[in-house]
Amino acid sequence: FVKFNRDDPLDLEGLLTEEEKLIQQTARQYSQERLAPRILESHRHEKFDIDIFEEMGELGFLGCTIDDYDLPGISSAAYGLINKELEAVDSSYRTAISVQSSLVMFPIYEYASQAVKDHWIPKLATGKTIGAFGLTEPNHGSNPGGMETTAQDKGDHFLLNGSKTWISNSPVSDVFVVWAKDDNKDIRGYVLDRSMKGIETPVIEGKFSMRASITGMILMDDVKVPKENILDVKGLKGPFSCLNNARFGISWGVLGAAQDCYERAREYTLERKQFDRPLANNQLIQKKLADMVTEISLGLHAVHRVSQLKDEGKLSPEMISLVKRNNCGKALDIARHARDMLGGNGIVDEYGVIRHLINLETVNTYEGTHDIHALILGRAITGLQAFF
Ligand code: TGC
Ligand code: FAD
Repeated sequence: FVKFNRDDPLDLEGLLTEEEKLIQQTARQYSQERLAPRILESHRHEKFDIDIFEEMGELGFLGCTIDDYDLPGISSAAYGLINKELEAVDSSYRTAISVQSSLVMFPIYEYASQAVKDHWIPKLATGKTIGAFGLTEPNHGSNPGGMETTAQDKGDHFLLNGSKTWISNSPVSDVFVVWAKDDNKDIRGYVLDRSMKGIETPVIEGKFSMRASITGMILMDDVKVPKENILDVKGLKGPFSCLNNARFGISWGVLGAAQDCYERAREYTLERKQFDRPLANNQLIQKKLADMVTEISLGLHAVHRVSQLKDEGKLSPEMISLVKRNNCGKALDIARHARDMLGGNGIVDEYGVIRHLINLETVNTYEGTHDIHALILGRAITGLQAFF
């Protein structure tokens, strides 16, 4: 037998390539040395640190699965590991890479005209240019198919009107991938940029979750968009193809947050004494730690398998729903237990756990809520659609 490794019980590392291990190491070093020291202040004072985009750009993280424009074209597992290391510090930092890479660079690379791609992809890769993805509207969150934003064909341009809300990065973005209904009621994607007249991006204030990430609206009032800025995809499969990638990254990322909660709970309960012995000496505490390690390991192996299938072109969207839903739910449970195990200190931001917990409430909601993913799976299992 080999010695049990409590930090990697089912030997995920043994499944990684040398390149994936190196990428994980780079992401861990950056996260722990550069991001971790900033997060307390950023979270406490709702300070969005725009510099992180350029830093991530320098490290080659942005759009890193694209194998073009001098981007590295790394494996899905390697992209997942970057997400995990970033989210071990804070979900806000993983949100930054998710939106830029999966929701902005991916649709532009996949569906935009050559000229639009050539203009935006290299800039977005450096992080000097920031992007946002506008799907959700005030009246249409879980059901984006009901969207009210319109794109009228005016001959030599489109005219966009409508409002998007809960849009990560919108107040600081230079470019926006926005989904709207055309004159035939078909959902199409459009690339807008900050310089176009009629765009406003107010900040959503008062968030108790994801405080180191900036979130806002995209308000469009007769925005003139050149014809060449339309994306070459029709229907909801356009935005959903982007969501597949972001949901996939989230499935890895949340396990980073869970792992950090577990490690903090383990350390704390080994040190803290009550009734003259370490908390960790109690059966109830050990059961909670055993549950955490079990769920993190199972979640990691599940998403690693999904990564392989993704790279082999054998993926179904329901596989992503399964890991997005389960890993978010388990990470949230782990954060709640860890919070409890730290007692009163568990509610103090310096101990980290409460911050992960409140962030994970968002992650469990955005990119399809826990229950919406249950309904996607339920439809695949029964053949019956329960949304409406
Ligand atoms: P439905 O009838 O299921 O599908 C319509 C068309 O889309 C196709 N499709 C997909 N294509 C690719 N990937 C997928 N995952 C797909 N799912 C569906 C489908 O084949 C069909 O194509 P066609 O050619 O037949 O027209 O559509 P529905 O309206 O019934 O869908 C219902 C539901 C609940 C599944 C869907 O609307 C849903 O997923 N709702 C959740 C909304 C959501 O996730 N929003 C996310 C907004 S972005 C965000 O939160 C960013 S957070 C920041 C970060 O990521 O870090
Ligand atoms: P609703 O759809 O109103 O759902 C409320 C509740 O009802 C949920 O529990 C849901 O599960 C439940 N529910 C809904 N329909 C059903 C049903 N048929 N049966 C049973 N239960 C149901 N969106 C973007 O487009 N771009 C972004 O960058 C982005 N970033 C975000 C950042 C943050 C911090 C947050 C909080 C959200 C972000 N979102 C973004 C929006 C996010 O995707 C939506 O919040 C999410 O899809 C849920 O929509 P909603 O908030 O309108 O909730």
